[in-house]
Amino acid sequence: MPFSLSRKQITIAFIGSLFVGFSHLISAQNAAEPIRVNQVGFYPNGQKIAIVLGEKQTAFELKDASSGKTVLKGKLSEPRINQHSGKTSRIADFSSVRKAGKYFVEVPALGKSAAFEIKEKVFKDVAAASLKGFYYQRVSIDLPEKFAGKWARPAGHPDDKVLIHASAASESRPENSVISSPRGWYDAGDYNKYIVNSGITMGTMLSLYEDYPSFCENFITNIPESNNGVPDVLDEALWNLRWMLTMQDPADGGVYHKLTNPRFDGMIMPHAAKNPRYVVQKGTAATLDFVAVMAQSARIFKNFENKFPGLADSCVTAAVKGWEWAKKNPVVLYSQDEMNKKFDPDVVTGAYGDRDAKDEWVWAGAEMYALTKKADYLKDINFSADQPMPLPTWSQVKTLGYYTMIRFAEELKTDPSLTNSLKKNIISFADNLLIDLEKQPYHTVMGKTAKDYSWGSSSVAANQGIALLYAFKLTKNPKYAQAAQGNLDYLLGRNATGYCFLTGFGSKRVMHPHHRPSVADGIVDPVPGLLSGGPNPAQQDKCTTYTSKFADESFTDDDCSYASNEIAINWNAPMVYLSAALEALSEMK
Ligand code: 9MR
Ligand code: 9MR
Repeated sequence: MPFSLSRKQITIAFIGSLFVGFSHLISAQNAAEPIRVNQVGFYPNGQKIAIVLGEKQTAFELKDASSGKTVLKGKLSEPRINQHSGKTSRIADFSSVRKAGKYFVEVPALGKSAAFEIKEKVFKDVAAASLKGFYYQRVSIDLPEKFAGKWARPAGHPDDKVLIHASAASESRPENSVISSPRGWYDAGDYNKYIVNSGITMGTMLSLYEDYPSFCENFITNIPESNNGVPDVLDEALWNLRWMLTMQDPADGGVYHKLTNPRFDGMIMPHAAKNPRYVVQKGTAATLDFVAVMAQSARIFKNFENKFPGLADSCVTAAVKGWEWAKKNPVVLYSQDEMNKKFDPDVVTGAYGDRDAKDEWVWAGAEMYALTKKADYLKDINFSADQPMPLPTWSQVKTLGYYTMIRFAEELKTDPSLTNSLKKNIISFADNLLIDLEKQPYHTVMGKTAKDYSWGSSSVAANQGIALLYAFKLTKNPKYAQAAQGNLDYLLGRNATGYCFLTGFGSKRVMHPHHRPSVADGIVDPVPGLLSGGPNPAQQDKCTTYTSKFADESFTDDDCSYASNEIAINWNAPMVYLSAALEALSEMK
């Protein structure tokens, strides 16, 4: 596809060469920024660390940002060598400073860090903005200024006339027949809706509610439903849940893999994108992810029966029907290439083609068991707790099943040997993350190996943080919570790129995410509260603006970069969880 200038790029170009020249100057300076720090801030009682790059300097100062006065003089740690780039860094630890205020770290020969705060509730805004990010992704609804501010926009994609793709045709729904499948969230920088990716996203958001219910009562994001007596995180999830319900074929209980255009839209606003949309082939991964989400939703929404009469029941019915379909179709895998060989039109949008449904069985089985208390649902489910626990991703959801089993172990009177093996597995996963933390160049568990820097690496950092918080809940050992906090520090700027990866935050911020509304809306600031994918050395987008190939630096804040700078709901959800859970835990102290 030829590269074309977006409205925003044209606007910026029109502001003139001075601005363009200036912005390049800034990024050149930033690239050399030698002191890296979480650009938002720290809890008074929390660990507080900055990273100083370079070999020579051995001392640092913490200064009050308004008076410029030195608050602390400290020694840097011994040098650490970065396993990805070979660069040298040292740690500046100023955890002893607890007084609320605004500060920066200075190494006189090198310069100053970004300014940051020390205060209670320091991640409140980060957590609320990340949840609000989902509101901006809503499909089929106007976003008025009252809730969306300068990012107000008309509704996109009514999705009330969606075609049945040839791959999804059935007796009652032949090819090209029409269904209504409105609402949901746009998956990412693109405008399609994918059940598999909705699965882990919803599971993560709903788990935040189940793990920290009282925090969620006051977790407010100014959405249209904010005053309806239901926590915003549930109202937001409901927007997607109602869409998901429409993706099940009522005739047999199977769930369509996705709702999509045949090809990706151009870089245009949602309401300007009018290409026909299809639901495609039913599959086992989509159906089981759907079952898990419906079961978890039923459990949660039955406590809101007066607000949403019948909703929990509908979820139960949908979950049971989906489970039955999956029983009859245990391994119908989605292969887009195979589908395109057989059916037209070809569909070339995101595949989310999971090649193994075993982990979806574990997650769905666990959620059905927790909903119904029927151990039957665990028959034939292999938790394989003797194997190393995998970090959750869209294609690997087994661990979400672990989290649920543990959350309800007492209530369900689950066989303690199973519960204990799952607990042990989570703790040993966390222990493995912590090995050699003291040698890491950014003092984070994120990035120990290059594998962490996969497409959407920011979600790796966030999901590691969540796993560490489960280990903390199980053991009460603060070392796990501290490492989880370290990964949030990573996401907010203490990393090898120097960027704060959440749009709208930080002094070195992501300004050009691969996000169609942010590119097309003519507003300089990107839509806020969206987590950039983060470093990915594979550089599949072939953008020419990358400045490094090192795994931890392979990032470019350029809207061409879908491989390092897209945003996605399954990355935002663990960001919401991690930042909100840390806030919840800090309030409990
Ligand atoms: O915009 C698309 C993005 O959402 C996807 O993650 C990415 C990979 O599937 O593809 C992007 O679309 C690009 C397409 O793959 C190739 N031509 C350019 C498209 C827009 O940059
Ligand atoms: O997150 C997905 C990543 O794991 C895959 O490697 C990549 C290529 O298939 O696709 C990513 O998901 C994209 C999806 O296919 C389409 N919407 C945008 C998603 C984020 O880039």
